Amino acid sequence: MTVTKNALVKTLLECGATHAFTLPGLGITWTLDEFYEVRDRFRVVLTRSEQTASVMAQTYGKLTGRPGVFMGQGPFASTTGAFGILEARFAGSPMVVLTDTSCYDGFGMYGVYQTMTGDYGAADVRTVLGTMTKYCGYATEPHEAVYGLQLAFKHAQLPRMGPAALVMKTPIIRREMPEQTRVKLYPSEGYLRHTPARPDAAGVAALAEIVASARCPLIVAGQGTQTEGTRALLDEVSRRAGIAVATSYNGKGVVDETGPVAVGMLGTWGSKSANRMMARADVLLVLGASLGPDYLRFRDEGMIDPNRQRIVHVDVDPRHAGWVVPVELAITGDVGDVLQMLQAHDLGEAQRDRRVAAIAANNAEHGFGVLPGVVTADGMLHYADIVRVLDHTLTPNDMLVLDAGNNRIWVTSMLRLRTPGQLVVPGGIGGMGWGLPAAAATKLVYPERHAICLIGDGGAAMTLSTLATCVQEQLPITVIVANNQGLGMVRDNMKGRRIAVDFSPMDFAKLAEGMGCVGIRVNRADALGDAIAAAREATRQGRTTVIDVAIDPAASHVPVSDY
Ligand SMILES: Cc1ncc(C[n+]2csc(CCOP(=O)(O)OP(=O)(O)O)c2C)c(N)n1
Ligand SMILES: [Mg+2]
Repeated sequence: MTVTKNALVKTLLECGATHAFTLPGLGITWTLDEFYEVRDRFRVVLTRSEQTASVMAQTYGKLTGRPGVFMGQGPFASTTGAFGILEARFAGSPMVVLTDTSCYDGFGMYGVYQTMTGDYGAADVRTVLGTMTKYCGYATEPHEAVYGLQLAFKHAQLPRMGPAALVMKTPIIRREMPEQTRVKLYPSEGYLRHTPARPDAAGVAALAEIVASARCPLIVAGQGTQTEGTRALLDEVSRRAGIAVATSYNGKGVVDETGPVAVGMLGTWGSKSANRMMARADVLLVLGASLGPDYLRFRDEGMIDPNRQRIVHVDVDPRHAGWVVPVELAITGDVGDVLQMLQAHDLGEAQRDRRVAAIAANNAEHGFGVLPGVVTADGMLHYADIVRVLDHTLTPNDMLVLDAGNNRIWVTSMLRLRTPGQLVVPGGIGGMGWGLPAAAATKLVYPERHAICLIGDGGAAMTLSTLATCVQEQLPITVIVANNQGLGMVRDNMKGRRIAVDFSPMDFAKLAEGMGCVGIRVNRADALGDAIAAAREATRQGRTTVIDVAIDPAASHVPVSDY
């Protein structure tokens, strides 16, 4: 006899899933024992909140390109768990959400307690998830649970990738699967097959011609360039023809930022060198970037102007090209495929040296990676100190995970990353508290690498329980808490009349010790390097380490005078 939950686990395995992240409840609790049998092949990671579970699933998807599975009970998966789902939606991370209507056995129309069926007195988990997923199936019969899960995997991994959900009416989870049904089920494989559409060769040739004749071409690299193969191709193509590479937040660090073509990240929280290079570019080659107004300084015409610049846009989703700005040429396809095809074309190699010299002059003029002098009170550091130490201590084996706030702005605008793909960011919704679970998931995906999370005291307090998950699941990470006792980024905007931005003190090193981690406090700039070295060693021994860095509350975000 097969019960729905047996079939669910079988389908997860058929779809190639090897991990799920959860904080269980009701319907999900009913499925749990089924995972016991397959625990050698499938790892269920237990977190301390749905928020942490959803971010871990999203980051797993972001880094592997395979859907991260998040399992949670309806009312919580769709509220606290919505955090990671929404990030997956905005950042295009493949993710599958498995949840239920929490209506117990046949009480969907009766109870207000937890019920998410959409009936009178209940809330509606499908409506909530429908606003933030690519696909949201609703299973009211056992066979629909299997088929709905198959389709959720299909939708999650088709371009542009993103979150897909299956909502199950709770009682079906323990119900027997009928042997004979009118609707037949098939193995998952055939639903998941996909051959990517290839970019149009004539379009790519036209693109090459436009770039070849450009005096000052600029690549805008976004999320769509962040796969290992594409990063290598981007590096090669841009260097060969001397094409400057600027990035979105999601694209930051896609090429070696100390190399000859990188100009940094665009936008108010990016580098002036990138913004200025865009302003002077005559051709913009947009690769897998949505051109979101957030990093174009809200379509600042001094930076981007379709009347002045020739704009070519490459994206897997044809709806993205010509979305925010009208373009001259739109190519539908994977950026990696387009770059591969471009290898056979001249992109203006004869102009290479002149173009590279112009990039170098631009970066020197606008101080790319040059930290401003800062003054801090005794016994405290400035964000700039953290950036300086990271610049000296990051190795190619390190992964750097960011969060939100001033601490991240100092990195995105001032730190030049040398190892492509080493930065992991919440470029979708940029939510505080994302960094800790994201770093735990990064360690899970890359067990051989050292995952360092830089986070503010505001963000760290939000998902602090992730430290316990790191200990329990043996995912040792290093956390640098930039502790300025408040919401620095908000505080900066408050010009006097300060309210609701200052926190009572919190000692993150002590809190970490209480959760079985190593805690270190740093209040001098010259002690931070040693602390990171100690943390590196501790993580080698399997110990998660939290470095509480006393940041001067007066230290503000990077001054953004004239872009
Ligand atoms: C979950 C969430 N709530 C609110 C915001 C808006 N916000 C952006 S930065 C910030 C302050 C962050 O404070 P902290 O984490 O301590 O970093 P700091 O700016 O102090 O370095 C806030 C409230 C957000 N991005 N995410
Ligand atoms: Mg803070």
